Amino acid sequence: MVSNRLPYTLRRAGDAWKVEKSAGGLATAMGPILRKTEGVWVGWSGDQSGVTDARRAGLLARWAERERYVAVDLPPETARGFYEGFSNQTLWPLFHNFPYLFRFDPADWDAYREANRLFCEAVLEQLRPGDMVWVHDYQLMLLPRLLREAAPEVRVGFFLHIPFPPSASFRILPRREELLRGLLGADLIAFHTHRYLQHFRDSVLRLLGTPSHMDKVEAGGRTVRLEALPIGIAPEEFTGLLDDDEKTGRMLTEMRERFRCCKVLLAVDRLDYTKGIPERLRAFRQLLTVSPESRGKVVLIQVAVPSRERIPMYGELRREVDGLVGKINGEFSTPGWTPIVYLRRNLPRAELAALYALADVAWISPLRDGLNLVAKEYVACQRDGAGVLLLSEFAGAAAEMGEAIMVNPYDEGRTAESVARALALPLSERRERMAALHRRVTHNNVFAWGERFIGTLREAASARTRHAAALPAELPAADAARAFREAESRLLLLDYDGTLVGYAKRPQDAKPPAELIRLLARLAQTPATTAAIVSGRSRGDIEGWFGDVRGLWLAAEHGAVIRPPGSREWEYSYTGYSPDWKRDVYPYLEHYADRTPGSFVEEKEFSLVWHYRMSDPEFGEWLANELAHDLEGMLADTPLRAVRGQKSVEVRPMWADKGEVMNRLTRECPAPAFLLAAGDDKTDEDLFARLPATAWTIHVGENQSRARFRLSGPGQVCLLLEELVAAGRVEVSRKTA
Ligand code: GDG
Repeated sequence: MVSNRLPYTLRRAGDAWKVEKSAGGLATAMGPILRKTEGVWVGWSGDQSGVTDARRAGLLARWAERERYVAVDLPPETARGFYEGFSNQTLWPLFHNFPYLFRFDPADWDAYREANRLFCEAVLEQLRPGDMVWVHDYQLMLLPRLLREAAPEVRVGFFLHIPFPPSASFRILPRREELLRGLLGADLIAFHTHRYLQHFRDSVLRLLGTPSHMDKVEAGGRTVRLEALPIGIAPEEFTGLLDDDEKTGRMLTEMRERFRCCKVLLAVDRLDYTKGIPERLRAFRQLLTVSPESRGKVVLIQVAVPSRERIPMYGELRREVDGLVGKINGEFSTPGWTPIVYLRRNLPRAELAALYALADVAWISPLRDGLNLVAKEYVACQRDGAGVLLLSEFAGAAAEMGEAIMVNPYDEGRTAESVARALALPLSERRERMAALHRRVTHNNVFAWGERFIGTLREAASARTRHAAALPAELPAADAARAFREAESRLLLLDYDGTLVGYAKRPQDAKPPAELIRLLARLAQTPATTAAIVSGRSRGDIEGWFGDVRGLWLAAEHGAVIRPPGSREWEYSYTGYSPDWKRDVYPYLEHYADRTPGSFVEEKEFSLVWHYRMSDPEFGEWLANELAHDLEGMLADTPLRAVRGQKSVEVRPMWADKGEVMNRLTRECPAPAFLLAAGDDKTDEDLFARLPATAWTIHVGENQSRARFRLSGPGQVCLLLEELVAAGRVEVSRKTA
């Protein structure tokens, strides 16, 4: 288990050390799981004092020994930038839909990265083969990838406790792609709700260009499982107190007596602007204003636990809430009644349990909340089924607590009406609603949640292993170089886009850099070596870029035309071709280009291509499917075919396929002792299919392919070519010697 904080927090008090226990639901749930699996919990001690002494070291050593809590030490400046900075002033407001509160400081980002790196080191120190690592929450979004890089086989799951925002908000975040890639290092990424999961998928699509399924995304050659898994509570933590703890029982009796004449509304929140406390207080004021009969008959108990007090925004909120409470109480109190009982402190759990049992209505109205545990804790304590849950539609818990009375906390007038309605709800209806909620809360408890997470992680990790086994093997570059060196004759067929250079938004921007041209020239001039570019591009593009490279064969339009080295003439691989078909197909593609902003039609000699790389990715993909499907019907009885490329749909004659190039080249270089072909997309598969089983066929990318080997991208392909050129040179110098 890795989370920002441990169940213990270390504090410097004067010149002594104080250990505070924060036994939240997570600690309760993870306790038994960790004991069963002999796991450890890695987290930051919370200490920002910068003091290191023997007593401190002794305390932390005892935590590790007795509880298996391993404390990560963060230098105070790193801790500040990581925790108060990037985590709580950048990510927290943005993920909760408060973009105007968000601030970004590059130094905080550096601290966040550094802290994640230190967490990674601490985890690696504990890691044993076969271990599973469960990473928690927004403070550690880079950790899954760091772990994956350091220990590629490790099983990593990630759970996000806060909302994942809509992609329109998420993209505001500087460094957003790094965070997504950080998360995608995991085998499983889980959220409280499907909505958050969908938001995440949308960001992955729009920012990384990676499409996904409802339950998984392919990234970095691995399948990452996605899951909606709302956290539960440990009901007994509260009901146990009500049943067995004498003090809790006494408190409840006293409170019942004290509020005998009143209906009790209860709100329990961390003092955080996401929780909608001022909005609630204003709605309450409205209730008292419009329903004078409620005065003296209803009381709002607002528990507000101070939180993140070093961040200025939280101080402002505290002053605002203090002010509102004072104002409302000043305005409405009578000698015998105070409308708001304001408890601004951390209450003992026993007192909280008594309050949950006491309240007639739990008023839970965050402006945005990942889930909200208080809603579930209240339900757990309402075993007599008489209480009412009033819940914000913006709490993740709303997705699974449909029997609550839902409110929009931004609509203070209607919220006040809903409170009045909740107070007047007949007992039978209250019972019915609460019974359904109670059943779900006790059933989907935190233990079930933990087991489901771990079970899904186990499954996801073994699916990853199966998927990796089905991919082409990683190319053993040294073996390829040796085979190249020893071969009497060599033939290399290289695709261009996605293989030698990466994709650009506009095809004309993906120009070959000068060093690539020099590399290809050296390759083509290596003795006993025939090298060809085999591209789907127009001959104009290919000739313009590579026309002067001595010794290089050029094949354009998927091999429809081919130019031998030294020649200025292109040979047609098929005679009798007529471009008349374009007249019928062009308007059809043009219609799609008109419908899809950012897309366009490219005309080549032998083909027409609809490109949609710059369009809305979801819309583009959807239309591409539709277009390919329509064309299939339209072209059924013609010698043409429609092919899905990388963000494109291309119509071309059936005979124009990269496999054709082989026929021409084997005339030049019959039975080469070393044969290599590299390519990244479907059209390259045609070529791989024509080559003998012994050929060095290389898929560039992370998909399934009929190639024997794979390389991750153009960078690796160029490195390989460098190695081959060097190997060829060795051979030449050996022969000259
Ligand atoms: C994050 C997400 C998500 C509150 N006052 C006292 C007290 N509490 C305890 C409650 C509850 C917890 O604090 C608050 O949990 P929430 O879920 O309401 O909110 P966050 O702290 O913001 O938690 C949230 C959660 O993670 C889990 O995934 O639900 O959406 O924001 O357990 O009981 N405990 C004690 N005294 C108090 O005065 N002892």
